Amino acid sequence: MAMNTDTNHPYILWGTPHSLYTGKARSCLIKKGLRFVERCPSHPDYKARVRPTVGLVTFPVLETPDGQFIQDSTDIVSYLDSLENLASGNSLTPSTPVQLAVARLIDGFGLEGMLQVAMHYRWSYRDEQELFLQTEFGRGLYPGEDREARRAAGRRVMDFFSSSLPTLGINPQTIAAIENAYEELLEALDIHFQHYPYVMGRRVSIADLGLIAPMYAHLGRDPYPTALMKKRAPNVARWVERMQLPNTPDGEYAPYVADWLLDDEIPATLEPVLTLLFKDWGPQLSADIASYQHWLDAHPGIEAGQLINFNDGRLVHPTLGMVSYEWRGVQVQRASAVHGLWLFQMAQAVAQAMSADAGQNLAALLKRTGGQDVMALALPHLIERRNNVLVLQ
Ligand SMILES: N[C@@H](CCC(=O)N[C@@H](CS)C(=O)NCC(=O)O)C(=O)O
Repeated sequence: MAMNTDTNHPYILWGTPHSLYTGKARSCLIKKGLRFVERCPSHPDYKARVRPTVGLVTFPVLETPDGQFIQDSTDIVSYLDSLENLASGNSLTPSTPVQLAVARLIDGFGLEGMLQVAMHYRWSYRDEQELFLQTEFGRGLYPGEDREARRAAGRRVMDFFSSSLPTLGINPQTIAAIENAYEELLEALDIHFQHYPYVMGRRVSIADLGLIAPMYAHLGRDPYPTALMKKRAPNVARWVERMQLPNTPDGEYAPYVADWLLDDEIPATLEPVLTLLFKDWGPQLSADIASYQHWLDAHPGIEAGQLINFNDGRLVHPTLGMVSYEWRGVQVQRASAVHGLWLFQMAQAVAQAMSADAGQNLAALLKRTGGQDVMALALPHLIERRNNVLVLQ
């Protein structure tokens, strides 16, 4: 890939403070020490230049100094990581196989496996954070000085987003389980961040970027869940702050070298987090794979490049219909999430390509964390992103 040598123009991050996926791209730019400015979708250039190029109304979009537009937070991170690697050696992608597989899994879990809990805490406690949400939704839409007009702009779109709760399986029957799962995760992460500044240990990585997506804009910034995080898991709240700061070693940990742990080691304190990841994401992945298989069976003869979506439309979050599965003692009914499969596939590709020795280490880790069945799930057909949408490879 050509190196970006233009230092006169900063990167432009199209997105908003309250957006889940923008949080991932923002932390990547910050941690890589890149110069960037943010622009909201209310800017006239969004409609004039960004939307037509991307072909979707969505963000984040990264506009590079040499005029490329990259959508999808994961593609943005991959782009920046491959580019800047060459210059600064501060890669966010682990270079050893077990660490890479684990980091990819946590990236996918944060982005898609935690969408449900993020949306729950944003919308189920709407009464307790209504003014904040109006202002934040309005911030991306109304750039002027009239405070009431900003709130009104936010109000106009909030019902659309809050109406997604049922399709994410969030209802009175599932809410207690969603909250229990999240509190267990907070507890495990709080212990981990007592020992280490970042998910993989001492060096910031793609695992932190996936996790920061739900943990910043929703769970670590909206008033209700932020108070919960600070009360229950202050080390997690501090990590959320750390992910918004330049990559300076933190004073609270003993002096350390900000590098990968040696010998492809996974921090012992991360194992309880992985146990929860497999327990809580596994049933959804399994149901989503079954629904993908069903869709393929119903469309014999479809070819590479075919859009993966139940109605052939270009969507930010494509789905193949509703799925139903048992999870933590309740029945979840929700729209299948194809995007999660694309991310899971990346972790599996690393696991499948590793040497026999590394494979044994991974197998032992999976055994300890209950991940064997989940990692054995097979996608019936590989997925790729083309022209900003998911298609059959
Ligand atoms: N997979 C995309 C998802 C982007 C996304 O869903 N962005 C939200 C804003 S945070 C959005 O566009 N929502 C509008 C919609 O879903 O139609 C990414 O990682 O960038």
